[in-house]
Amino acid sequence: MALDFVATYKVLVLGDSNVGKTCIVHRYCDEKYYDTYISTIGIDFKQKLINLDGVPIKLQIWDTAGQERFRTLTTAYYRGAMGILLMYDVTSLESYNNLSYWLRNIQENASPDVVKVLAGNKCECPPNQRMVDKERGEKIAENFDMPFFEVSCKQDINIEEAFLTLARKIREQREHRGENFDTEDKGQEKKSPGSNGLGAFTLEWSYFAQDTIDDVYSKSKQATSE
Ligand SMILES: Nc1nc2c(ncn2[C@@H]2O[C@H](COP(=O)(O)OP(=O)(O)OP(=O)(O)O)[C@@H](O)[C@H]2O)c(=O)[nH]1
Ligand SMILES: [Mg+2]
Repeated sequence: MALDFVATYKVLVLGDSNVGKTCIVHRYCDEKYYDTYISTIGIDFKQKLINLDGVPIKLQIWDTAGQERFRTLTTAYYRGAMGILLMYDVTSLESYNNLSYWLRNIQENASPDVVKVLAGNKCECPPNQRMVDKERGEKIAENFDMPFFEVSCKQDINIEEAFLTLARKIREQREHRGENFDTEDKGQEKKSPGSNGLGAFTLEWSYFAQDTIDDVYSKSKQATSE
């Protein structure tokens, strides 16, 4: 039977290098966790079909490089994002302090309608390694009207909750705007540039991760021919 979905929600994962952006995407999409650190080059993406309160939705999750040398490149991807998972690492005060940079960057470059969820990763760490209390995460989240989760990719804590909350917020935002894309996107993998920006992203992206894109297309082909 064909795997079907009624809409594609585009999500960007942002935050400092080493906070666990790639790990959270792997954990959520592939149910895997790696202890080794391989810093992301440029940008990567994975897709996952989810059941959002009974409605099949495709989450397209863009994993950005946190390293400064990729900032110009990754900032170009903000424009088409419907939702942002903003991350810091509870064992790194610097990653928490840099949230102000990320929030400003989002404000300057993303759609004004973009919805955000804040995640403080590595929450399973022993107390002596923790540098950011939960209350500090809650406070900044409240100030910027973001749902907040402490998460652990390592121990699979709150990962699904964070992504589902983001997806629900995207759905609410679309309903609020009176858009009914949830029936228009059906089965489409590519959009023309300008319709929602993804087409342009896909073309640019092909220079950076042809394998990933081929993978995505072949999977979707398999899914529709089954
Ligand atoms: N203790 C602990 N370590 C984690 C957790 N999640 C990720 N890590 C580790 O943190 C390091 C960085 O993880 P990545 O996901 O590669 O970090 P990133 O944010 O993608 O980094 P860039 O690609 O450079 O932007 C890796 O060594 C992971 O194993 C977690 O929940 N707990
Ligand atoms: Mg990464």
